[in-house]
Amino acid sequence: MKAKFITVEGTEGVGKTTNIEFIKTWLQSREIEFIATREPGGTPLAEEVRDCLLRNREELVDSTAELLLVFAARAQHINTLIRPALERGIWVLCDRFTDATFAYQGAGRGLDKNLITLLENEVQKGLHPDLTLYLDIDIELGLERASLRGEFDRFEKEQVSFFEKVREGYKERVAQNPSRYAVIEAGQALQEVQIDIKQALEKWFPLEK
Ligand code: T5A
Repeated sequence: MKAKFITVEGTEGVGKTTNIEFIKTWLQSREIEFIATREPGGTPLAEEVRDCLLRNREELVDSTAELLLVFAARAQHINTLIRPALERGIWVLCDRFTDATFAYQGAGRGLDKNLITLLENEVQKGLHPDLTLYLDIDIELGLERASLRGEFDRFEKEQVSFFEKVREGYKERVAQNPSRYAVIEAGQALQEVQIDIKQALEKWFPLEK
């Protein structure tokens, strides 16, 4: 089977990190060679950009600057890690990707979606996930879960109304291209969430006979 590109998306505290561990175990059980990575980040340079983006600071961050930093990190990540892995037959499992940009910078910050699409086309050159697991959760429940992990970063300090827009942005993406997404009800108990994730993985990537 050709190497696949799987992304995991959702608003704050939805359980991406927790469920990525579960997906890794599923990939291992299938003896699939893979790398697990994240955005923003995934390479030393892109991780430095992540730190710039997430760090709390006095200075107001301009939304266009934020968008360009996200895509600068993505260009480095795609060209030095993701594409070379896929070309070598290695699957890529990524915590967030461009859906997050449409949701956070597009729907959340209100930036022009045509500008995001322009950058997407230029940076990705046709690369898109084969499957995106979109974990959906009530915003307040997600923030409550995220708060258990400690101090909030620059994004997590946004208002609930910002995350409501981000959630709507994700739903809009799913509605535009439903065949790429598995929508997972992430407010359920972890065991139920993982049953749904396993079903989605088996549906998208059935065992070859
Ligand atoms: N960003 C990113 C942009 O603005 N634009 C972009 O293009 C990109 C790529 C990145 C930030 O960057 C922004 C968006 C983000 O704000 P991040 O670290 O990827 O940050 O995102 P976070 O949402 O902050 O990730 P978190 O680590 O906070 O949340 P997770 O990984 O979704 O949640 P997780 O697994 O740590 O779970 C949180 C807690 O809930 C528990 C876990 O045990 C944990 O304690 N939990 C559950 N509890 C009960 N029931 C369940 N079903 C549970 N699942 C998890």
